[in-house]
Amino acid sequence: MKNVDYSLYLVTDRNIIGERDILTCVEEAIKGGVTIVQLREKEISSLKFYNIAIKFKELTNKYNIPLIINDRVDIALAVDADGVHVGQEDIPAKKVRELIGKDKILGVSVSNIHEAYKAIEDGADYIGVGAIFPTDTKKDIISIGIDTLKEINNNVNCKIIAIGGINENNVSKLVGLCDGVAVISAILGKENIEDAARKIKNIFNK
Ligand code: TZP
Ligand code: MG
Repeated sequence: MKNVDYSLYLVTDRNIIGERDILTCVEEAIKGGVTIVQLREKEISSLKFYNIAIKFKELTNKYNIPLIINDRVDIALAVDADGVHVGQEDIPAKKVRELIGKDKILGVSVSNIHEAYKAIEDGADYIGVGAIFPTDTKKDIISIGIDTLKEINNNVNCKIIAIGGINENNVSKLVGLCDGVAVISAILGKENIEDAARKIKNIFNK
């Protein structure tokens, strides 16, 4: 599972889809070309998280793409997800690697070169670098800009996913600077999710 296509990385957020069903939205995004999905749940019980993770695993299996669980190693293991994503305030990446073993994917959020080096030392398969552009989706996060992404890209040997404020108008700026782009609102916030995903992917893959 380590030969992963990170090019269009969808992160979920229930707050952005309105009344729509999350699984249907994610399936539309996959049809539009999403290559990997991260289930990110912030305000639900562990039981609900587990139950939705099982459904996500069925969906991603159907399309043969990896499922990453945000923050929760226990849920990732319980549903046999393909990996776990942690931030700087979560269980330390090194501990996560110990718990999930060498075969599952470990992703770590970083916002500077020092965090990037540390994440790689701790066993990350990829780093999520951001927020690149300003975003309203995640509160209390500062945008680091493209120069930091360039610095990280020039200095580390690890898969790099850019995240934060990425949309069809700015994604072309990231071509050549990362292995993939992670998106929430510019896909899941759109009425036509499939089209939105396809547009971003086509520009990034050009
Ligand atoms: N981590 C850094 S920025 C961000 C996360 C989860 C939010 C990305 O959302 P959007 O809507 O693609 O800016
Ligand atoms: Mg986290």
